[in-house]
Amino acid sequence: MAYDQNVLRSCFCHALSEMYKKEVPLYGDLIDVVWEADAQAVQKSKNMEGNGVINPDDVLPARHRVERHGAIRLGTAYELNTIRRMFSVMGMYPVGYYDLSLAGFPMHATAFRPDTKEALDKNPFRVFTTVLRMDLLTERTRKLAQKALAERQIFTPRLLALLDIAESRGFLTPDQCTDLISNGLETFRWHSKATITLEEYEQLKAEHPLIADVVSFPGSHINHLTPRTIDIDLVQQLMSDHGMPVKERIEGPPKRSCPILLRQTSFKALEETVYFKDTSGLYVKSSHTARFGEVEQRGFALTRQGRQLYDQILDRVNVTAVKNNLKGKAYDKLLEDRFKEFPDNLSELHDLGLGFFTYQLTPLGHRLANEGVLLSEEQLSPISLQDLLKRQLLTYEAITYEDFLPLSAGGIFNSNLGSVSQSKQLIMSADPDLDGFQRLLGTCVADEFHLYTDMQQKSLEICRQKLQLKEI
Ligand code: OOG
Ligand code: NI
Repeated sequence: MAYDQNVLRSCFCHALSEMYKKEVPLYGDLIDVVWEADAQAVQKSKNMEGNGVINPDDVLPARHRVERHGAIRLGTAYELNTIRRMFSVMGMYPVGYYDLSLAGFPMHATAFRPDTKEALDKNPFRVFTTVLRMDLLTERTRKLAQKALAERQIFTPRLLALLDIAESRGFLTPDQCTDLISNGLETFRWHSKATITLEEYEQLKAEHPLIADVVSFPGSHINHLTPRTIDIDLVQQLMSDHGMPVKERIEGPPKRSCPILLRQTSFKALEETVYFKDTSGLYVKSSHTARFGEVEQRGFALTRQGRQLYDQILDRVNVTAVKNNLKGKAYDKLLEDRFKEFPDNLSELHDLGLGFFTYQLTPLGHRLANEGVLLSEEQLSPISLQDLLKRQLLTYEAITYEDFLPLSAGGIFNSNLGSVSQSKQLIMSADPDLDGFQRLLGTCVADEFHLYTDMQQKSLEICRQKLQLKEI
């Protein structure tokens, strides 16, 4: 394998998916269900002309079939910093900051993902990466966590050597790429032998189940992988038809004609056997609930303004839902009603500045550009974007949201790791700590809004050049 970050990322994503299929066979079943749902959805949209099942591969962009996101949870600055180095070799960079204390979790996070359109088109593999916030733990738990984390090494020596080589030389040989993949997998592999005693595990778990998940093991197991679908409502239905332990409802915004951000559902986490050491060094059998499988449908990226409207509506929904104890279908109905306030057609989303878009020349635009027939005075004085759209020289397309469901104070965070009592969630009133996170990471996280703005601006600049305009 020649060193190409996009190829390396694709191969790693594929290898991880194969490993997770073996570890959690239900994840493999979920992939089959997504395949089935997408095929049905494509068929339906083709208006059922009776020509057999359509292969989604023939219709969907290539990235859809291989698209995955995963999630890992880390304990220390060293681990987060080293993970950053590993992902950077594969062209994945930290984008966005997620404050999980809003959901009552003593953690914060970023998403490692490709940050250009070209790389995203090749393979958009992304990994939601959380790290413990020691400042939010009680002293007793913090000491225990720090001790257990200091004693573990989640990276193989070969992986660390390869990261040094990649950083100093700027590339890896084909053999080194193969090694990077197999050694990288070791960090994410499941371990059924804990590094701590059952008693210590219970103590961590009592403070928060996520602390126990991060601290108890010799590695940082991938806790879920998520394929992408074009019809999540159908997947939800099929999962239930197949008798999978599916969650009650789909997270995120309601179903719309113009999908926004993303919607997710999952099968519930499995209870798995784990062996803990007792004080005499023997192993005792117990269990841990962590790993699951998830599926998502991606919608359009929202501008800050769009996000604000989304947060406002969602916060109001949640206040009403808590007051009236609305759950399940009743919650979904409320969500759908309140989201009628969010414009649901492309031109409104565009004109009101709620979404991000890329611009292209229309056939007419191309013709005029080739013939150079735009009036010279127009080439000299700025033409507004609205003019170009009205004259049908340009058209636009919504940009896909490449990040994770934002957490807002009232938002519901979907974690499958044991629910924490309401009272516990209320006790946690921490401020976000972006600076602290970036210190652990060893670098800054990119602002996702800037990345989408860049994509939008770049597309407009290409149009401007083709039309030979001075300014748009
Ligand atoms: C956070 C997982 C977040 C998603 O899809 O929102 C995530 C965690 O539970 O570690 O993967
Ligand atoms: Ni996820």
